Amino acid sequence: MFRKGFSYLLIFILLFSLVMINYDANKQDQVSLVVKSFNFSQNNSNNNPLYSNQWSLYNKDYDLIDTGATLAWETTKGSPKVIVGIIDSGIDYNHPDLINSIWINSNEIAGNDIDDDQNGYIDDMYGYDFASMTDSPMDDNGHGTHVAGIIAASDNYLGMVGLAPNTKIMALKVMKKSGPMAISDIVAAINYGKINGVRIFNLSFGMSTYSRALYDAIKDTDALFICAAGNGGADKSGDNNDKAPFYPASYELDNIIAVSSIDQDGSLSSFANYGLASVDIAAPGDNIISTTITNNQYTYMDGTSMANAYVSATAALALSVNPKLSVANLKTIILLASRPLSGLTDKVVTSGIIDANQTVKLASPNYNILSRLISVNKPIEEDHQDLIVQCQNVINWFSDKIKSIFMFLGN
Ligand SMILES: [Ca+2]
Ligand SMILES: [Ca+2]
Ligand SMILES: [Ca+2]
Ligand SMILES: [Ca+2]
Repeated sequence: MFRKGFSYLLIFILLFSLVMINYDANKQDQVSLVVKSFNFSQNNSNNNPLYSNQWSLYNKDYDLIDTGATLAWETTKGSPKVIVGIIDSGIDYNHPDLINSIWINSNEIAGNDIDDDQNGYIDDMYGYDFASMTDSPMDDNGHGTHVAGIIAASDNYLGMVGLAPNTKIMALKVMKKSGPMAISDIVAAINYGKINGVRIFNLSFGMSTYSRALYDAIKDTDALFICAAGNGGADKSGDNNDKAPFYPASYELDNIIAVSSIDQDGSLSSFANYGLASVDIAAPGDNIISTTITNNQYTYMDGTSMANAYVSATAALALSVNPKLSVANLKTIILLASRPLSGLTDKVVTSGIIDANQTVKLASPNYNILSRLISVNKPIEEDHQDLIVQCQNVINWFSDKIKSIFMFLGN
């Protein structure tokens, strides 16, 4: 009777230990999901007629060489409360695929020649033209409108769709139709966005000269600056930014993400600047279709400017699921979520491309493992090791218990 009772106890402990081991194995799986990207089947139905031309959103040839948009959209397509400040050549704010995404200054009254909201700018409804000091940041170059569409072209029955179509975009015009930009205009644009709630700035431009004023403006702004790594200089062949810095992407600041470009096959774009120490991540930047200033149409462009816009859109998706994310955590999540690609090994810090779906998952306030990782602020591999050790400890504890019971029964 005594022995029979112990046999039951032994069976119970064995079953319990199996459950516990299994539980810890699940915990381990959960962590490994953070490290590895998901590879679920993607829902490829879409109403925007040009969607099939947008390999950056869904790459039908290479499953994992895109932004993971279709999976991210199962969680969010962005929020109108999140504003991306596009510092560029302006935006065609009348384009039918952009008009619903344009940020509007609700505290200003249009056309009355009065600075109603007393922000220093008269009749600034859609942002401002800092280059010409006028209230209309209308794009006369095309670059800014192309970037704008990549981020937030509407999800409708028209043209294409942006990666974060429900996000608002603010037109901060610092480029004229042609010619150089003034640092003072860029700084003014940053300050304008800052007081109007921008927490993500898209800077799809750069220069080889270092500007202390621009460095300070970025450093002193609690926002994430997504900065293009550059397009290879005069010969259009990608350069190493570790050796020849390209600013603002190359400023060593915690609130900058520097972005390189990949093509449809997952190779670093021929024009794309790179840098194992100075460029963080890559995104689709070749053969990218987006909105143009001509006749409400669409056109293809190549460049780290385009890749950059996909990272800005991803940041916007992350903030829309978790508006309380700090800038530091937002950056950490985006880089942590990147999907490693062999073509990017030794080319960028993460060796990876942007993964909007994984970014959104990690950004979610319900994603406890990540919040723990971020709160202790240590590399993911280390935490993974911790859990393996914990799991091992539990197994050891139970095997010790079982051994001692056998010893007891043997006596
Ligand atoms: Ca005003
Ligand atoms: Ca006014
Ligand atoms: Ca559309
Ligand atoms: Ca070059």
